Amino acid sequence: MKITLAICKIFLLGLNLTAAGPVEGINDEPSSLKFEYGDSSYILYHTAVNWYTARNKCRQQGLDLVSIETEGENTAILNAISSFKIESFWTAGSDKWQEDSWYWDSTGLDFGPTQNWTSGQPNHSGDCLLLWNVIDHLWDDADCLHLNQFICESQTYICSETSP
Ligand SMILES: *[C@@H]1O[C@H](CO)[C@@H](O)[C@H](O)[C@H]1NC(C)=O
Ligand SMILES: *[C@@H]1O[C@H](CO)[C@@H](O)[C@H](O)[C@H]1NC(C)=O
Ligand SMILES: [Ca+2]
Ligand SMILES: [Ca+2]
Repeated sequence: MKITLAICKIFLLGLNLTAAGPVEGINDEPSSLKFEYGDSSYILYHTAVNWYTARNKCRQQGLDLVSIETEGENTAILNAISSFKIESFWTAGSDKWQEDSWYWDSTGLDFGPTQNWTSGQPNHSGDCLLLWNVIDHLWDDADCLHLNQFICESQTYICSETSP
């Protein structure tokens, strides 16, 4: 337990240090954008990849794909990315294990009451959750192998759960 906590603290410290850096790419097209909301840090990546590659790229940095649990988090994310060229982005949402059983792959938790599907969705067009930034900012199920930009999130509450 103590070791886990120590690792968590180092992990969080690392995140805080990177998040404190200058925001990239106000004037040019950035490869990534960092922002924060509540206890989470986020990184938006402009490279379009499939959902699995996106998840790997997040995990390589100790992060995971973004989960949107509250309306406040939804608003914070959309505000943060509003001035950047991003058409659509992958989130951690998926129903790949059981059709119509949507959950956040990053936390393992089922979707809560805060869901924001666009009208007519999900329509079984895929097992991964996408947000269309250019259309209505609402949720859509899409083919996990399609190429989209993506947002990673630090899952800091996992650390607080192991705290004494
Ligand atoms: C749903 O999406 C709309 C449009 O982006 C937004 O205004 C609203 O706050 C969202 N609701 C939730 C519960 O996230
Ligand atoms: C299902 O949704 C996708 C968007 O995810 C859309 O492109 C497609 O046309 C829809 N299919 C049907 C049959 O409505
Ligand atoms: Ca989240
Ligand atoms: Ca769909």
